[in-house]
Parts: sequence; C-alpha cells; structure tokens
Amino acid sequence: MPQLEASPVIDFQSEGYKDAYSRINAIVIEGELEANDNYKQLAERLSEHKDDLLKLAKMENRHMKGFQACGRNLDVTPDMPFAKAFFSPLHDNFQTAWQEGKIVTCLLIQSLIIETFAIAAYNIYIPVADDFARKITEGVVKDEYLHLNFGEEWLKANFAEAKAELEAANRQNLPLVWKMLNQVETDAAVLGMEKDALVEDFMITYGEALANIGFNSREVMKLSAQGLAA
Ligand code: Y39
Ligand code: FE
Ligand code: FE
Ligand code: FE
Repeated sequence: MPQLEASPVIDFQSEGYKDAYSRINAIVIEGELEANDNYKQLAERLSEHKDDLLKLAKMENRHMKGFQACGRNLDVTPDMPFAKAFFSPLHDNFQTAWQEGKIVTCLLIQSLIIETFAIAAYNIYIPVADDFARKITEGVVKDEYLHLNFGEEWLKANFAEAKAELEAANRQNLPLVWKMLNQVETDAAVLGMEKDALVEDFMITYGEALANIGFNSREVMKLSAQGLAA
C-alpha cells in the first residue's frame, strides 16, 4: 500500500548519512558534556538548589553516554573538535558571565537557550531517527523539559531583579543560536531534520518559557525573534 504522506526512506548506513551524523552526534555529545559542567558549576553557587542541580548534571552525563552509544551503533566516529568549536561562543559567554557573577545570564544560556535548542533538536529528530537512537532520544527529551523547567522556576521567582539582565543576555546570546543552526542546516537536512521545523519548535518552546517567567506577549515576541533575521 502506498504511503499517504511521502516520508523518504533514510539509509542510516550510507556514507552521506554517516558523515552528517559524525557532526550532529558530536554536537549533541559535546552539548551534554558542557551541560553537565554547567549544572555542576551552577550547583556551587545556587547552594539552596545544590542537590537538584547535581541531579540535573547527572542526567546530562547519562544523556551523553546514550548519544555516544547511538554513534557507536551506526559505526560513526563523532567529530568532537568540530563540536567543541561549534559550542565555543556560548561556552565562552557562560564562563565570562560566571566570572562576573552573572548567574541570571548563566541560567539563560544553559537552562533556557541550550535546553530549548536541545528540545527542538530532539523533538524534530525522533520521527526520523533509527530505532535505537529514537528510544534513547525519547527518554532524553523528557529530562530536557525538567531542565528547562528548573530555569523557568528560578527566573520566575527572581523576575523583578533578573529582568534587565535577561534582556541583555538574550540580546547577546540568542543570535548565536541562529548562527549555530545555520552552520548545521545542511547536515541536519541529511538526517531528515528541516531547519524551518527546528526554528518553529525553538520559537514555541522559548516563547512559552519567557511567558512563564513573566514577560508579556509583546516582550516575548521581541525577545524570541532577536537576531533571527541576521
Ligand atoms: O541540556 C542539554 O542536554 C543540552 C546540551 C544538549 C545540547 C543539544 C544541542 C542540540 C543541537 C543540535 C543541533 C541539531 C540540528
Ligand atoms: Fe568547559
Ligand atoms: Fe541533556
Ligand atoms: Fe539538559
């Protein structure tokens, strides 16, 4: 019987697929590794949430191991130097903010921007993943919503004092996400992940998070589209 909706058959063993996977898989592994570091750092300073944050850090470590297994399962060697360079602008901004004591900026970078990026990427990947990676990714994405929720709750509770810093940090960091997406657009498409779908999922999740924290709808629109056209 013909399929009603044409979904192209993906050859997970083709050289083209594996080449693109070596970069996307590396990005995800590096992202999980850095997320683990970031939550361990946050745990040092947000001492009243230390145990929660260490739990989130542990989850990130588990995610990393799951995605390493996805690469091994396809016989792909992740291109870690590419991934490290890919994350370095956000990584550097997190570390600079940390040194300056800007915890709100650190939370925006990790718990809002990077978590939302992960949620968009994993949601769009799940329907086009191989069976092994799909099961892993389904488990991971549930955790990422918990991580985003941690950031939302903290920032909501501290909204009045955090608002101006959030706006500045958003202006500095959100444009980096759109640049990162442009860098991997071609590889993502090889995996069956369309850029438009990634952008749409990102905007929805990020906008909802900003609204939950306390921004009004005009502010949400302005903040979540920052740097998109660039
Ligand atoms: O909190 C987390 O687990 C986030 C670190 C993981 C980052 C995932 C970054 C995904 C970007 C993939 C881009 C594919 C198009
Ligand atoms: Fe680091
Ligand atoms: Fe994760
Ligand atoms: Fe996470």
